[in-house]
Amino acid sequence: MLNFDLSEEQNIIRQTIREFAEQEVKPVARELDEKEEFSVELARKMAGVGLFGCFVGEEYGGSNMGYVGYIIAVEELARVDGSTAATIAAGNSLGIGPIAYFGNEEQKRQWLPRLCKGEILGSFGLTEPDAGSDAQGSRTTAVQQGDDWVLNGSKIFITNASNPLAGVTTVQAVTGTRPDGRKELSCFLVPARHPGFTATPMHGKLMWRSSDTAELAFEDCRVPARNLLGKRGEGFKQMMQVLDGGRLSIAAMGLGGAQGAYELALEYSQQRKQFGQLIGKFQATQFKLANMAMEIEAARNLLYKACWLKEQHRPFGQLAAMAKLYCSEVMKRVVTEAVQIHGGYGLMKEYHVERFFRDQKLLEIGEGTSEVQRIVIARGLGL
Ligand code: COS
Repeated sequence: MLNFDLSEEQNIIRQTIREFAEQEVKPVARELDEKEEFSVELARKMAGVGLFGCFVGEEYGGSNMGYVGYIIAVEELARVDGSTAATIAAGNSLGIGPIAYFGNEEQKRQWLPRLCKGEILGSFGLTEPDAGSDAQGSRTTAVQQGDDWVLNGSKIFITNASNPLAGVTTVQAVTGTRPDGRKELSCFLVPARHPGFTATPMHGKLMWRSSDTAELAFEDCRVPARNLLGKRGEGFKQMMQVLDGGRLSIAAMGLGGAQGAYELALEYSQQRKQFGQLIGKFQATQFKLANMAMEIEAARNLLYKACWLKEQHRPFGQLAAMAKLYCSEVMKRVVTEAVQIHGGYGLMKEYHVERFFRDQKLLEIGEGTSEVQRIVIARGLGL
């Protein structure tokens, strides 16, 4: 039976996170963006309402919201601020995801409770200076020495890895060569501030300015064999599977950001007068707002269907790529028109819509560019 209603619990999640975002995030978002500052205080407040560990079960300290509930939470944060939503999306999908999906019992018990409580944040060490879209092109190596693995190399653009709460990073490294000549890739859990591991904050970002982005360096960084995540040689597939889920959270950021920018434009159109009447009375403005509302509705339905498939343990990767691509492009169209409706004021930092305009761009690049999403979709078509 087809049913578009959210459950009572999912509606409560939306309501709770919306109130939290309005009360705790909105008042500080602009200043944190301006100062390019990651707020530990805000992260702790988010931990207090269970925003870390959203889709993890209670046995590991998670909030057990389900994937749809988690996506609604990210959407509600993004409706108010992209950076804050990014901290949660990366913390859950990319920080906790690898351990929750592929960790053994010991690794889960070691890391998940503290990650889920937000005492520490996890991060995802995939991208390298020379390996972005070509994620199999990693140059970071891990060499077995006795019972240890020794890592050397670097990572770049890693969210949540250099702030004071940073706790553990899942690192993809080359561990050998496969019989077909391709790199053998494996993942390792590396604790923050471990000897030989440094994380340096990156500054000067266009967008997500109050989320923590880091460059990582591994210099003879020695971790015990028990830090190998899952089986040797499965690292790339693990990373790809984590990204399938992560792309849903980026889609949620596009959807929530589009919703927030649309609401700002709608409100402004009912306050601003030109030529003797509210600009919302002009058909030119109405058509923009009508297009925004329509595209947001379509984006929400596509994203929720993809999340529902994941929750049902059914194949969802192709729909996740579609949702990520579509929601980020919808946000682009919506923020562009929202700034247009604001006119000159939309270009000023004191108007939230200016930040939404900048934050949107990342969505077409991070967790797989729009071009990579089209590759994934096309491959799903058998091309
Ligand atoms: N889930 C599980 N396994 C997957 C997978 C997925 N979603 N996608 C690919 N694989 C497997 C393939 O089945 C293949 O397995 P075999 O080695 O057994 O044949 C293996 O991984 C290699 O796949 P493929 O040949 O398709 O890999 P490509 O190098 O062609 O890369 C793209 C494919 C471009 C889609 C991939 O590299 C990608 O997603 N790049 C973007 C990375 C990204 O999003 N980075 C941003 C990180 S920001 S957090």
